Amino acid sequence: MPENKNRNAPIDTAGVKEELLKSYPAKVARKRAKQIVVNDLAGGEPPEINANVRTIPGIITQRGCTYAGCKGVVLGPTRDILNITHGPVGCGFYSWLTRRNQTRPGSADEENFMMYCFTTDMQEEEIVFGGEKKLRKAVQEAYDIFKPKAIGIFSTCPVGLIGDDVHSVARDMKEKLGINVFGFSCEGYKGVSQSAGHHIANNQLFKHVIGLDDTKSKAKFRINMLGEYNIGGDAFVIEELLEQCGINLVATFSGNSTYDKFANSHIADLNCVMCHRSINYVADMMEEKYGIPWIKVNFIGAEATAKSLKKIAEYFDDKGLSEKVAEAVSAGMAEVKAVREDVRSRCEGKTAMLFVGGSRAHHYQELFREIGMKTVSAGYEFAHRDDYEGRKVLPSIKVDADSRNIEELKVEKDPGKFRARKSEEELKKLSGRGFEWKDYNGMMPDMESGALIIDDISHHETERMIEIYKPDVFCAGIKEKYIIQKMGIPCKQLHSYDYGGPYAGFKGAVNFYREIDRMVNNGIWKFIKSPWQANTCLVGKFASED
Ligand code: CFM
Repeated sequence: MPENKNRNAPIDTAGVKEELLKSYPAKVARKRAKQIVVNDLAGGEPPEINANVRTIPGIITQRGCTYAGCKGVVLGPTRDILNITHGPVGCGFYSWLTRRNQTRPGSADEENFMMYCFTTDMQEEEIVFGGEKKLRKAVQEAYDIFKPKAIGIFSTCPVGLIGDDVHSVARDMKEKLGINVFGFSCEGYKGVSQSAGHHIANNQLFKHVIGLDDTKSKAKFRINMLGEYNIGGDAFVIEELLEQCGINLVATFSGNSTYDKFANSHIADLNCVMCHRSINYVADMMEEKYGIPWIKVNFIGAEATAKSLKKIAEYFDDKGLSEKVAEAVSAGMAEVKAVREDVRSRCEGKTAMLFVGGSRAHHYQELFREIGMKTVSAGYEFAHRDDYEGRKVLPSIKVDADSRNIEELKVEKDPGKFRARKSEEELKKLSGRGFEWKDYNGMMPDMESGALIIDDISHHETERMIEIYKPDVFCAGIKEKYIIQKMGIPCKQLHSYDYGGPYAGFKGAVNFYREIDRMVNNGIWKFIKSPWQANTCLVGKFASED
């Protein structure tokens, strides 16, 4: 495959796919071929992509583990649940959330454990004789020092292998200490990626926390924000916006959140889902059990923010609220437009690639579009087919052994707490106006036909994609960042935002435009020469080639 010398010439995407697969053994290539898909929208529907399947051994993936999804992603941003990692010290240390989730306690004496790293520091002795005793001691010690209202225990791989029962320890300690203690069977190997960890985390929150506190609220327009983790302060921006509009945020799952907010979240009248991948099932379960309807929102992108706020107002169908939202939108847009036009004049026509997690590779395309940049290729690390192709494919997703490994909770209407939020008539009225419930259409229908979609991109594929397309910016994470930069392309991290952000809402959009402008119009990258470009350090070949 010749490299893309003339960047305006259309790229033969099918040829690129072949090129990526060429280096793999036949069996591996066959498997990867189902995860690398040309986005052919000619038939009106995106093609099927294989997703949420095991990474092929030997391939360098960018995925994280189930423990990371459970402890790091979902529970990590909650400041007053004391999280103990039951396992070797490395698992606790590397999931120490010093880097990216932010939180803002209401006052100086409110609890905040986010800067701590709690672990049982398992040793060989516990691996051989069991670690439950040490875990019990750790829970007691944590309680004695901090007196938290809740403790979460997170299982790492060895815990599952040796068979420690974290749940029975949690039950005993809950009874003994009189606080809420719950465990997570989120061993790293439990699922094919961190996506399984989200599910395990959310199931336990649903079983052990949500719905515990029935305190009523007189606030109007009560919502929960689901799947917003306050990376780089995004949740703060969203909170401000909602407040400005007079919308009451009961709980965010789980950016800038607290235990009490989770416990009381079932009093909200609408669930708004940001990251569909990590939490859509909680929205379904809360609807089933408590009667809270849900909608998909997106606060990444100025237009998307405006649309989401209007959708919330439309749901509540209140004149005052609609007016306030309209005001906030026009004030926000005025700020955005001035910067957007200026940035667009320098960024129009440039290209981006996004290979991130399970939702951002889609959401951030909005921001690039707003400054005239085109996403030529994108993919998720661990999303499922519905995140690519839309929720309509849900019934046709095959449940494999790995998915079956993750508990599906049986949820029923709560006789005491279920409350229909809208009458049949109101629902009909909204639907008649084209209001979309549970309406995630996925990434692929939103992208250009012919774009290359790659699930669980490998290191090799990343390098070849950069060589072939030479995008103006590549969005990924810390694992890829320096490799991309050594290839002379700027890398924008979208997991931690490097030193930038927030990027949510109108304010965030302005931040993002400016930052991307600086990155793609900065001439410095083309001067980078990696050491191996001047001197070949090492040459290898397969033994079987001779
Ligand atoms: Fe959802 Fe997330 Fe993401 Fe995710 Fe993540 Fe993340 Fe992500 Mo990193 S919950 S799927 S597991 S939006 S940690 S806050 S940035 S990969 S795209």
